[in-house]
Amino acid sequence: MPPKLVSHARIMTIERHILEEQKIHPEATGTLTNLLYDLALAGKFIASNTTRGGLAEILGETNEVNIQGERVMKLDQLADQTIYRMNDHTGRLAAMASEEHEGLLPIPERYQTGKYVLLYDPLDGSSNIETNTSIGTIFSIYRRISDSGPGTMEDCLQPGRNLVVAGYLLYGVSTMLVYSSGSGVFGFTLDPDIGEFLLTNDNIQIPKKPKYYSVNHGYQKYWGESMVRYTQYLQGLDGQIPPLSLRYAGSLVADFHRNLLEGGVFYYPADHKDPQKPSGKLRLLYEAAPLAFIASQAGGYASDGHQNILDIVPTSLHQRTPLFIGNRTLVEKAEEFIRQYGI
Ligand code: AHM
Ligand code: MG
Repeated sequence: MPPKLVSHARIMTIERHILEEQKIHPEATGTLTNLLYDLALAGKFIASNTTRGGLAEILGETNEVNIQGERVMKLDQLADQTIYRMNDHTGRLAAMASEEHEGLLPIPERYQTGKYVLLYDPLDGSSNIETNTSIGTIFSIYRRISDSGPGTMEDCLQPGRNLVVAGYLLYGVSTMLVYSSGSGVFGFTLDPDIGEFLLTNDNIQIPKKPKYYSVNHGYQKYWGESMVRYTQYLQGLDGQIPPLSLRYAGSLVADFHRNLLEGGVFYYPADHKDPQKPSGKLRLLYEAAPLAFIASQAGGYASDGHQNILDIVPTSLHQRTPLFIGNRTLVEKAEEFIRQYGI
């Protein structure tokens, strides 16, 4: 049987979508549009390498240790460099910052600087690379605060509330790009045959009825009472709600994406596992804030257990934060347990 033909009117490439979004903002100069398009291109390049995996001899660890004290995988480096190189010369950015580097990534002096800053986690969930499980890229775009010249730390240390665009690429069964520029959340799937991202998830809203909870249960030993009780609540053990199913990939983008489409909550709480990391593992700027922006655009909510993630003003690039993200009711319930029982 020949495949059913899809009407051309329904085929929305990411390029067309970004251009149409731009028309909503008559003041737009196209800079942001092009920036997003470059990120989609970087995503295609990274996807083509992640899917080749071991064949291209790019799996495995390098001998380097990154700023987080973790071993750097070759694919991390490739993704990191791809994003930097695709954006360093365009005149659109004042500076960049990557989860893989300690400080700001300046724009080389020979190129012009622009009005935005780009923060990114080039390959999130990299412990999954070796086992062929989903990984992702997370990106954030802010308008610069400084007037001109090289971007400054102040330009990067902005609360999530100031985000202009946030998005992620998910390298899973298929490659997806999901983004929001403040007027909804849109998901595109890469058609590998034609090399284009096509709109597959229009105006994503988190389903009201949650299905899943996602947490690293193995760390329960390090949790305080609030998290033990909150988890029992999600399991329906205290009789308040029917039990939710547990899903945890250990790859934030994949876990977040599943809960965005199916409803649920992901949490990585503060714990006693490592005295050096009392706020848990995840980074405010590279992971929590951009996903919080997307969650809120999809009708959800993200909290550090006390306050909206989007309200936190960062003090350093690699600051960590507890994260509760997903359906508002479930995230607010976590805040309630923390208020009652402490962290
Ligand atoms: P990474 O940026 O070094 O890959 O770490 C972040 C990842 C997230 O994708 C995921 O949610 C978390 O680490 C899983 O951590 P754990 O293995 O402690 O559950
Ligand atoms: Mg990460």
